[in-house]
Amino acid sequence: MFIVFIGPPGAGKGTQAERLVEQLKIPHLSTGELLRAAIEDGSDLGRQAQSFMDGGQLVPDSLVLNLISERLDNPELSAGCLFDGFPRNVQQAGLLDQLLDHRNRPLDMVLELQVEDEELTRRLLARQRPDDTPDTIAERLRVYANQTAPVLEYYARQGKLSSIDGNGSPEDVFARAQEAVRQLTSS
Ligand code: B4P
Repeated sequence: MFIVFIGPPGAGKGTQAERLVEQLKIPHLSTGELLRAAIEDGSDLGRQAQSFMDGGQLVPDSLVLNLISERLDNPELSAGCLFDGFPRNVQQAGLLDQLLDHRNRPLDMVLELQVEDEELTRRLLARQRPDDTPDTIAERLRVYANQTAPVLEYYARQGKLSSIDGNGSPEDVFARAQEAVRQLTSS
């Protein structure tokens, strides 16, 4: 099963993805985590990505797509995976479709986590990651509205979008995510 997790910064994609992959027994592919690991390693990719991430901007598509296409050829991903934080613009969504079509593995579902900006800002300020400053958070929310929200329409047109309320405790949100996946697998 191939699932995309989408939602604004701080919606809880990473938090819920960890629970879902454990339950579904599929690998977890978080572009945010891969990029942070590249920065930590001091690789060329990490050096190129860092200024974009620090400024709350999306990292250029070419860098992100290299990361993803390399991993999709890993046999561990042949049965599926959960894409967390990818795709983040319509261009990335089109390219993901091409990568999966090429492997005869269409995307099964897209799960959207919905949370209001005020709550997102509150959660991110409490976390204190380097890109969680007030100015950077505001920029990330703008980038989400302008570049990532159109991805929701892209998947809605394909009939693959399932939206859930991301408010409440992580346990409550997980129960909603499980229900959305259950509806897909029983249909
Ligand atoms: P990501 O790593 O994807 O991070 P995120 O969107 O900020 O957070 P997420 O939604 O996963 O929140 P989390 O569960 O951690 O991206 C970081 C940056 O990488 C981007 O800004 C961009 O520059 C770059 N990037 C990544 N992918 C890219 C791509 N495809 N293309 C281009 N650039 C890309 O939760 C946040 C906090 O809320 C945590 O502290 C958590 O404990 C808390 N929380 C979670 N659920 C909660 C709940 N129900 N109630 C209360 N608190 C909760």
